[in-house]
Amino acid sequence: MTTDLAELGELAEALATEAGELVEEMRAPLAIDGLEANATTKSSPGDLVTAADRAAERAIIDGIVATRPTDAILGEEGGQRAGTSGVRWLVDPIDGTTNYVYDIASYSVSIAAEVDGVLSVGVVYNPKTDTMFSGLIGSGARRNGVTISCSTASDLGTALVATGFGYVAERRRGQAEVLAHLLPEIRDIRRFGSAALDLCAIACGQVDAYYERGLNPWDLAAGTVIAREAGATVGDLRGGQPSPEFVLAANPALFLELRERLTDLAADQRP
Ligand code: LIP
Repeated sequence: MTTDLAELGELAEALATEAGELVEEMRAPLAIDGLEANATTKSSPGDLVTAADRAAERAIIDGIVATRPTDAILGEEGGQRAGTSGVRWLVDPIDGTTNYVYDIASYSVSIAAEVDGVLSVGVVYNPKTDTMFSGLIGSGARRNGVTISCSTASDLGTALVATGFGYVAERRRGQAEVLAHLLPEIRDIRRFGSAALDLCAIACGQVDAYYERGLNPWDLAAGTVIAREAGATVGDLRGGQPSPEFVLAANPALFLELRERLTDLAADQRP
């Protein structure tokens, strides 16, 4: 089984588009209360998962297995397969489920592929706006086929910074404490509600930096490839890879300044 990155990217885009059409079809007839009534919760009452999350993940996994049966898969809603090809797919069928339930146009299908443990392909599709972000390692990042790049902002004091918050009260309290210190020192924050789209906003310069604590690998994987291919640095606060402990993304200059400030605030040490 070949690991041609362009082929992996084409498969990911096709499956993300198909899954996006499915979730839009499933959403159309339901009002918010209908969706929320059909949703269940995971880590807390605010952590929603809908039938569309599950159906979209099933469709994506079926598509991968039909095309590349020896690949490994890790899906947010429980889809998990071992593999022997060296390729592992990370799938978030709807990143930003709360926005999906509330019909706020900031949710995405996020599909990434690791090749021999290296994040190599990322696709993030917003079905509400029909916007496809993609990135292949070494080949740049695109939005609807047009090359994108991160901002060149170098001054934290005029930086527009995206962030997000977890679902558990104790963690949210710590995240709010960090934000209370940071907010007076930056231009402003944006809270879009989808880590994958936050990282794509970095990739196309719509925000200058993004940080968050407590995400899952499938939230981060595709957006990390896209942001890196657009020239951004994506990592944690200790010189490592982005992880559930922490993710920070920005152009290289701003990354270092914001990493220092977030480290001072113990942003990755709070609950
Ligand atoms: C979401 C993340 C977002 C975070 C939300 C939630 P989900 O993922 O993309 O960045 O702030 O709390 O975790 O749960 O919608 O797939």
